[in-house]
Order: sequence, then structure tokens, then C-alpha cells
Amino acid sequence: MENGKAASQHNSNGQKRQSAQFADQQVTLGEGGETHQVAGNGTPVLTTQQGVPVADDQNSLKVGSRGPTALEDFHFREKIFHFDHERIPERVVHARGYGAHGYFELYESLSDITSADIFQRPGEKTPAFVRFSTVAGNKGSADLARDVRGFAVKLYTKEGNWDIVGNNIPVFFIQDAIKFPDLIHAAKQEPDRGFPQAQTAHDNFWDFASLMPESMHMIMWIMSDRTIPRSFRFMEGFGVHTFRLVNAEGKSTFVKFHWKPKLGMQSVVWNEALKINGADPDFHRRDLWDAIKMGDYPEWELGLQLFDEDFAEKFDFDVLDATKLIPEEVVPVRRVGRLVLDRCVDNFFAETEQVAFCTQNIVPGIDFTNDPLLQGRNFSYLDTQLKRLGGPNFTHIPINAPKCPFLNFQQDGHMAMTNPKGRANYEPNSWGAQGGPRESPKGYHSYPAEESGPKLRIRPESFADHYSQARQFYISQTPVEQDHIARALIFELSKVETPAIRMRIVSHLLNIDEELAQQVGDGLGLKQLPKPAEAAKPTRKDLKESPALSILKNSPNSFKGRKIGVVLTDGSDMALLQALKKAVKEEGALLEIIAPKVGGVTASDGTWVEAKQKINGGPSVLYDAVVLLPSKEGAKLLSMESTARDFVADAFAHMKFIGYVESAMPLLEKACIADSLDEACIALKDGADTTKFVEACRQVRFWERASKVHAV
Ligand code: HDD
Repeated sequence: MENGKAASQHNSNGQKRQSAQFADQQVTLGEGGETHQVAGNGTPVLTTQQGVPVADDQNSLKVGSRGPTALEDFHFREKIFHFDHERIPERVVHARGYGAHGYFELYESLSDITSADIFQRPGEKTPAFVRFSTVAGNKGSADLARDVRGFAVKLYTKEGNWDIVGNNIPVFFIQDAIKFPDLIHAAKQEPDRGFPQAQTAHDNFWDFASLMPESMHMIMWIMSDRTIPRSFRFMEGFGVHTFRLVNAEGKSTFVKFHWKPKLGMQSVVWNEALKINGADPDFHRRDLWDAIKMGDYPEWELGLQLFDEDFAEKFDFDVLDATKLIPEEVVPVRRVGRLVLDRCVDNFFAETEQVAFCTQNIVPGIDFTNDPLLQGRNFSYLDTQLKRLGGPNFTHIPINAPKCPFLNFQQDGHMAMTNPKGRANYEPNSWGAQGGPRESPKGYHSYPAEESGPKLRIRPESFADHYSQARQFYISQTPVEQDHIARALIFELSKVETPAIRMRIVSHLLNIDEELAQQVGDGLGLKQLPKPAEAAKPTRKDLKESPALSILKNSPNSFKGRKIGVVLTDGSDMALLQALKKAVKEEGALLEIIAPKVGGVTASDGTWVEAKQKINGGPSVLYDAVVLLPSKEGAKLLSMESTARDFVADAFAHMKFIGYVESAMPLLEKACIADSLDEACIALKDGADTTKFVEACRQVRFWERASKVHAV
């Protein structure tokens, strides 16, 4: 006995350890139907990776009660060894993401334009996995970073996996994949200091952008509200590049892919985004998880813009240039099916982290074009999966494996899980039916486009116009959205320390829109505007507005899928609350209760109402609209609570609809908005008012208030 201490067995809490009682029972668990031994309390028995039952998982094996740990402790070594190796490299871009399962359902046969199996039979469902992401931030960064969102879709078709690895923006920063490492280095944290995290608001990014005029169209998009979406459910997705669809006769049609959200588009405002990041850095992933768990399945329609060589020849821009789009008013989007996400992952690592999207994953009937960005991506994705997932057999991981049969002679390698059987591991062979798989004429054929020309490192002349579509995007926005673009530019550039970089960006803005350049120059306090940047193509085309590019011009006029935060206190009017709940439910929206204490409140009729959030944990930025239902006493209490005052003041500043009862006035006064109440602040007297309130919320925001809340 070392130091005379008794060697009784205790767990980490110092309590006497219950010795595991093993019953003679067995339990069947999991889809695999494995049987497990059952411990006394009905749970399965803990085992090592080798299946050895573990009797003590609280203490390592020691020599004496206070002596050194024995190297012999195989359970300890296995456990620690495995823990030490839990992490894999995070994605070099799009590290932070969130995925879900679902399906794609086809509306109409597209056999006239493509032989792709997925597009043949109306009503057929194809399993899908989707991962949404931010680009620049690390895995642990916050969801509401101002950033492009990745929208990557894996479709497990009957003729192989097809990945559409897109974004929520239809254009890109650069035209040639060779610039991708520079773009990403510039956007991510600066290498010496390791910050800023998940932000482009720093010198390196804007320095690079200012020297790459081809990024200007994308700059307009990323400074718009597209980069602060309300949630993944409220944003569009785009395949970005021009692809080809090829039919059974070998005829090719060009295509651009779109995902249109059923709930319509919606974004938050910047000040809200900043605060959401503090209040709930997982805001977007929680939203997706909650919606699916509640059975309110997020849905998008797949849209196709189809066009032929002739159109491509005549179009103002090169369809191989990923910094350009084709306005929907020029080539309409044909909706051909829907994507529904109806199942959360069982395990984040196994599915969301290990899913490996590759632009090279296409199927018969679909083909690439010569877009130099796409061509480069086809190398990068396969390559990066090797690094991330540790070997060429990442396709054997269930989330990556096709759901159709697959057979080939690729073999061995680390962690090979699906191994060919039989003698033949090569072809041709003369083993007949025993000789394994063979090619089929129905297999993948590349579209036989004619290509020839000298080898050159050159940017085609047809890629040279960097400002016309940037301007088109800007003039297609509502004044509110234009104002947000200007404010975003001023914010980002205000974080740039080098005046020359700010000046260079303004010199590009002058080529896009003079008023915008003026406004930004003014916001930055520039004494004088610079000269417009010299353009590769000096004449900018004056393109028509494209209303499809605006979020607000395409408002859904519905509050479906949105969330109202209701502040209650003891004594809150139960009848009003019930009426509000009914109206919200009828709209297909959600209601969450916020109270001084998370336990809940006793309402006017004595009923106990449970709360979801405590007032300082559920700020109004987490809701699309708010309702203040405190009793007189409750309002007095809340008016002395700074987080309650912030709740109200922020809802007002973020232009939200506010429903309130008369007794809430002291709180509105303390939040300094009692004198500024406008038509989006709606007094609720009886049940009918609650319906009117929810109907008013369909506008989502009361933009007219903007001038009252922004003086600077
Ligand atoms: Fe990329 C990931 C989207 C250009 C190289 N990209 C990645 C993801 C999305 C996109 C959504 C995350 C996939 C996931 O959830 O796992 N990328 C795009 C779009 C682009 C684009 C829409 C332009 C139209 N990407 C692009 C270029 C290159 C890459 C030009 C390199 C030449 N992208 C990668 C990568 C990543 C990636 C390094 C990192 C993790 C991964 O691939 O799986 O290979």
C-alpha cells in the first residue's frame, strides 16, 4: 500500500464505483443488426476497438494506488492514441460547413436535351446530400461572417455520383484557376499575424482585389446582402460555370444551374450579423437542423438556363468567363425539379466533414466546358480530398460511395473497404464472365468538341470587360440594397490601413457607378476622388437592369419559415398569446418565448408558460419580428434590464416589425423608441390584431425606417 493509502476503487467524482454488472442478455443495435452484450442497466457494454468488454473506464492501470501508469494498459493506450488522431485537416477553403440529406425530384423528362439518367423519369427521386459553407473562415468561425456561401450538392444518381459544387453567388472573383491560391491567401487571415478570422475586411484582400479588376463584378455581389443570408434556407445557389447537357443523339446544349429557394430570399442587416455572431455563432446550422427536425423541410427548385452555340456566339460576354452571368431576363430559368432536405446527419464528422465534393464528378449526359476556372477545379478537388481524407479510398466512405453498383480494378491503398473478389484484377483478360467488369458503349463519352490552336498562356480578349456587369448588378438593386452595398464597402475599406488601397478600390468604383464611388469616397473621408482605374476594355456597355439580381424586388410576401420572438413576463395576457400562436401557426411561421428566467412565467390566467430563452440569451437579432407582451409590472422590471432595452432598440434599429401591448410602453420608452413608433410598430389589443400583425410581417422589414436609424 503506497504511503499507507487504502486502495479502494473510486471513480472521478470520488464516489465508490459501481462494479459493472453484466447480464447474460444481448441487444441488437444499429442498421447493421449487430448484437451487443448488455450491462446491468440495459445499455450496451463498453468495449475496446477490439471488442474486449471494459470493466473500468475511469482509472488507468497503475502500480499501486498512487504509482506510475503501466505501459501494459492497452485500453488506456488505445483510447488516448485514438483521441490524439481525431482531427483531419480542415478544408483549405469552405472549412466551416453544415450538411443534410434529402432528395431531388424531377418534374418533367429532359430526355430531349440530356441522356443523364437523373433527368429521364418525372416524379423519380434521387438521393442527395448538400453541404453549405462559408469560404474564408476556419472550421470554428461564426456563421454570419460576411462571406460567399458554398452550396455543394451531391446527387447519388443511378449512373454515378454527380456533384454540383456551387455558391450562393452566380459569378466568381477570378477567371483562371491559377489565381485561386492568391485569392484565398489574400482573403484568409494574414500569414504573419494570423488574423483577421473569417473576414475580408483587411488590407491583403482589398489589395489583391484592387489589383485584379476582373474581381469587380464579384465585389459588387459580396458587398451586397447576399453574403449575410438570414439562413441557408433563404438563399439561392448557382453552378456558376457554363456546363453542357448532351442528349442520346450526341447533341450538346449549354446550361447554367440555379437553385431557387422555395421560401424566397432573405438576408439580415450588417449590424444584426455582427450581433448574431456573438449571440449564436451557430445560427445558420441551428436553423437548418431545427427546420429539418421539425419537419419543415427546406426546399429549392432546380432551374436551368439553356442556350446553344449560336446564343453563346452572339452574347455580349464569353460564356466561358466565370466572372459573368447570363441575366434571367435574357435566358429564362426553367424549373425542372426540386431538392428537398429531409434528414439531418447522424454524425457530423462521418458525413458533413468527410463528404468529398469534386467538380470532376459528372455523369453520362453532362459535360464540362472549357471555362478555365472549371478546368482547374477539376484537378483541385480530387487532389484536396487525398490530403484531407488521407488516401485514394475516400470514395469508400459511405457518404462518398455511389448508391449504384460500382466495379473496377482499382485496388488496395490505405483503408480499402470495398475490395474486388476473384482472380482477375486487370483487363483485358480472358476469364470470361469470371473476369470482372468490362466497358460498355453506354458508358461516359466526352462531348467531342473540336479543339485546336497554339499553346499559350493568355487571357482571351473576350474576357476583358470587367465593369459592365458589375454596373448592371448595382443598378438592378433597390435604393435600400444600393445603400447597403455602399455601407458595406465603407465598412470593409475602413478596416484597410493603407490609404492607397482604399483609393485604388474607389478608382474601380468610378468605372462602375460614379455616385457609388462618391458615396464611398465620402464615407471614407477622402478629400479628393482618384482618377478612374484604367480599364482593359475602356468602353463599358450600358446594360439593362436585371430585376432578378435583387433580393428585395423578389420578396416572397410571406412570413413562412420565419420566427417571431415573444417577450413574456409574469402576468402576460394569455388570450393574446394564444391568438398570436394561432396566427403564427397558420402562416407557417414559428414562435419562441423569451422571459426574464428561462424556466418560464405565470401568465394572466395562472397558466405556466415555458420559455425558450432568458432575456439576456435570446436577443432580438435571433428573430425576424418581435412581440412585446409584458404585464404592467413585468414591463417595469424589464425597463430596468439593459438586455431587454437592447432587445427592443435593436429590433427597431434592424427595421423589424414590432407588436406590443399598451402595458409594454415603459419598456419602449426606456428603449428610446416610444416617440418614434411607426406603422411597423403595431399595437395589439385583441386577437384580430395578432392576425394583422403576422400579415404585416410578410414584408419582413420596414425599410422606410432606415433613415430614422442611420444618421452617420
Ligand atoms: Fe472551390 C471547396 C465552390 C472555385 C478549390 N469550393 C469548395 C466548396 C465549394 C466550392 C462549395 C466546398 C465543398 C464542400 O462543402 O466540401 N469553388 C467553388 C465555386 C468556385 C470555386 C463555386 C468557382 C466557381 N475552388 C475554386 C477554384 C479552386 C477551388 C478555382 C482551385 C483551383 N474548392 C477548392 C478546393 C476545396 C474547395 C481546395 C476545398 C475543400 C474541398 O475542395 O473539398 O479543392
